[in-house]
Amino acid sequence: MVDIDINKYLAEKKALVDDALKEYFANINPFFKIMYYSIDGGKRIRPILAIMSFEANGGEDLKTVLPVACGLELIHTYSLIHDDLPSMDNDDYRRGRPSAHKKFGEAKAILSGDGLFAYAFELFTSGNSFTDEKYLVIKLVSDVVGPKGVVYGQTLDIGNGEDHTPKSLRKIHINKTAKFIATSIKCGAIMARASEATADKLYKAGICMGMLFQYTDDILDVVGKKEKLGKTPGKDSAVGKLTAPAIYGLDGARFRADRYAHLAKKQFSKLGERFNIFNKITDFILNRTF
Ligand code: GRG
Repeated sequence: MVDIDINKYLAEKKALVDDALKEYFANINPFFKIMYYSIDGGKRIRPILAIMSFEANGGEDLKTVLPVACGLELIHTYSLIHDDLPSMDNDDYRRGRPSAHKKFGEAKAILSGDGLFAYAFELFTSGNSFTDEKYLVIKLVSDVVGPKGVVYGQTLDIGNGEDHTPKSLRKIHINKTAKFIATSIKCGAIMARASEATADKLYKAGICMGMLFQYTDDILDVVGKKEKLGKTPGKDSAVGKLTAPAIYGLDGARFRADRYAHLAKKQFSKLGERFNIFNKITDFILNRTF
């Protein structure tokens, strides 16, 4: 089996996603330029995970999975725009530039989020026919990003009286971040017509990867550099915010991040050699600096 260079793989897939996104946002009307401002510059982890899963599950024609992968990035970007709003985290800086509300004002930032959300579903349903795979993707994504998942996680994160306990932290991390990461992986499996059993196992492993992702996000918020992160460090660790370092200390958070990486890799490994690449991206996430 060929040993894949994960950095090269990530760069190639990121370029693919970036090109597709450019195309989806080309010249439809002037508002697409405003939405594209926020789309530009992300790491593209979620769409890359969808593509990775599509390929690992035997999917061949990337044109099948690209609109779904990009739709996930649109929803993710929407969540970042709204997360940065003055009424939420009030962050002036995102993806290395002024956040959407700083650049265009609050109303257009809110509308950018609204527009990206709707446009994502247009991408999920793109093509000439409605297939079982598209149905399953829409069912899963709408379930996970709404009030049973990301939106719920965010309501807890903004501090509606959650107590500072490991249990509350876990609830926030699972809902705000892990479910979306796991969903991205499962969407790729669905588009490749993987068996339900495999898709479900990937989702479960993806939850551990998602927990790891949020742990490293929390850690980088304490130790990361603004230029590398492209956002303002310290926002998530502001007084009263429930984060992994706040609960466990930096070393405790690092220890647990490592454990989530181990748990994720254990589950991916059980799925067989063709899923090895997921172990590599898990290590990449564990060691990331941005
Ligand atoms: C409907 C999805 C949706 C959201 C509305 C505002 C909100 C409710 C949720 C915010 C959730 C949130 C910001 C979670 C944090 C997830 C996270 C770790 C973001 C950083 O992701 P990266 O590092 O960022 O992949 P880039 O910029 O590289 O894409």
